[in-house]
Amino acid sequence: MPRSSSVRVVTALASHGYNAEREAVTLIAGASDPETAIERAVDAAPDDALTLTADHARTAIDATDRAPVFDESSPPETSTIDPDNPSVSTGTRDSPDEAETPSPVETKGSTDGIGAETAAGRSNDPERRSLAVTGDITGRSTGTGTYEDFVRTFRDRYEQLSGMLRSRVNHRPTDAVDAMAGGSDAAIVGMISDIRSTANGHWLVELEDTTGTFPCLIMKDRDLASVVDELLLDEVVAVEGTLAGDGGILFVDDLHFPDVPRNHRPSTADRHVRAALISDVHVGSQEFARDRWSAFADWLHTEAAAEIEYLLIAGDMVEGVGVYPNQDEELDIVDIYDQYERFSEYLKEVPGDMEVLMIPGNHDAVRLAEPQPGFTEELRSIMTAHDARISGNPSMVTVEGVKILMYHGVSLDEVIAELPEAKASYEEPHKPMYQLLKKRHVAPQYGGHIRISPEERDYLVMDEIPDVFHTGHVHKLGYGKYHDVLALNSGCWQEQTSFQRSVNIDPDVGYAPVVDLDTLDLTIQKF
Ligand code: D5M
Ligand code: FE
Ligand code: ZN
Repeated sequence: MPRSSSVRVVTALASHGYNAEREAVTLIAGASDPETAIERAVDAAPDDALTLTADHARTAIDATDRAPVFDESSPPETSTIDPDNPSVSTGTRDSPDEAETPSPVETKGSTDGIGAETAAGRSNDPERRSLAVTGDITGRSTGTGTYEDFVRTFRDRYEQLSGMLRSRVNHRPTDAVDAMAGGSDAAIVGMISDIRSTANGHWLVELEDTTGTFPCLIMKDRDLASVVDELLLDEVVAVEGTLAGDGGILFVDDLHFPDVPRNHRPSTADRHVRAALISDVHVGSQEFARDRWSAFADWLHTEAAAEIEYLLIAGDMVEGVGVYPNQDEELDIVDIYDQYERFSEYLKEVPGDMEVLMIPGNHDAVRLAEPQPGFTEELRSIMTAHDARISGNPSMVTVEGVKILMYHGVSLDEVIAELPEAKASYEEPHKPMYQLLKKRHVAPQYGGHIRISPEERDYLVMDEIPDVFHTGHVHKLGYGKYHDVLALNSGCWQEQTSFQRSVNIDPDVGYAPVVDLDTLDLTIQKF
């Protein structure tokens, strides 16, 4: 389906106040009269619905026509969590040609220093510390949800990502490829607007650029066919191949992702200093692991933790309200502001001479659409402890020369659902992170779990290569290196919820990953 028609449907629905499921958009865009289908779908959806579902779309289309539905490329895989697997995901070496997998030392938090006030002698010299944030949307959001805004975001995404690929292939715009003679060699850099299998089991990948779209065929019996598993809609790739005899289709020989260059070498700090990278505290939930949290905070006061001068928190400070159905049944604190008050109290347990930085997650009281701005003034006035730095989701945070990309991680659910288990699973949450690095975008596929706010720039593109990529959200601990970038998903401070029990998610609770900023070595501390 051409991008233009799906964007138009999304925009029209947004103007009626609806977010839409991808399938709903596909159905409506494929209807014989999309304009009427949009009006009917809006009528079919209840006024208080936030998301227009495929069912609403079907009801609308049934009323007009029965438009054919495009083949879905591959049905979303539901990842099942194997309860027999160890709960702590281990790092694996996924780029065998380089990159040492870090070998974290897992230790048990000692309770020796409880209450000791910075016995540790943490460096209190602020001159030695440095923490700077770039790529933060806070205060700069301009998106109003119009068609033009969406087009601009996608165009900027294409500009940024195609720029990373242009030097690698001798590409032509799709309209020029259209005019080329059959049998010629050709290359295209485009955004994936459709993936479907043909009657013969080959893969038809439609690429779109600013001049149009072009169908590209990946043959099922080629080695390259396995790459189709990794493709997501809306990501930007480059292909090279040969045009068919009639010039109407490109037979693909090679496919490139924007990727992290293999010669990428991370930057490190000039002195031995460490940072604790955590996420998903979920204060306000009955399952908030207060004892583990307090043990962690106490440990930070001990000599053993003296070199940890930074605490970075990648979203979900509190449990929030109304995030998931029936969530209220498991709330310990029902008022959102009271939750932040309590979170602030827990944060005060952390040594006051640590530098703290926080970004929001999907449970926090900021807009859900990504990029999410940092906490509002009202929430900042509650969370005053430590004079914490607040920035948006995602943010690139440079700590003593080390670039840490912090992103809460809602897209991980999407990548895990779309890709085969070997490439992305809840048990190994660093693997879907590798995919995001490869695609150089924190939330490649529009629709599904992710809400995206259209902005002048696509802030979700990884324009700079991080030295460390830090996410949370899936409540599993996992780490590994991808082309020398340390990918870390940091577990949580919330015991298993009844929803997680029902779907067999066994969260990794009370782990504090600590990165040595001078070496990027990782140590995992268990509480
Ligand atoms: O979500 C933690 C993880 O659990 C994340 O992978 C989503 C999933 N999750 C948790 N609760 C639900 C419900 N009710 N529906 C769907 N998926 C869910 P977090 O948002 O960080 O709590
Ligand atoms: Fe969470
Ligand atoms: Zn979350």
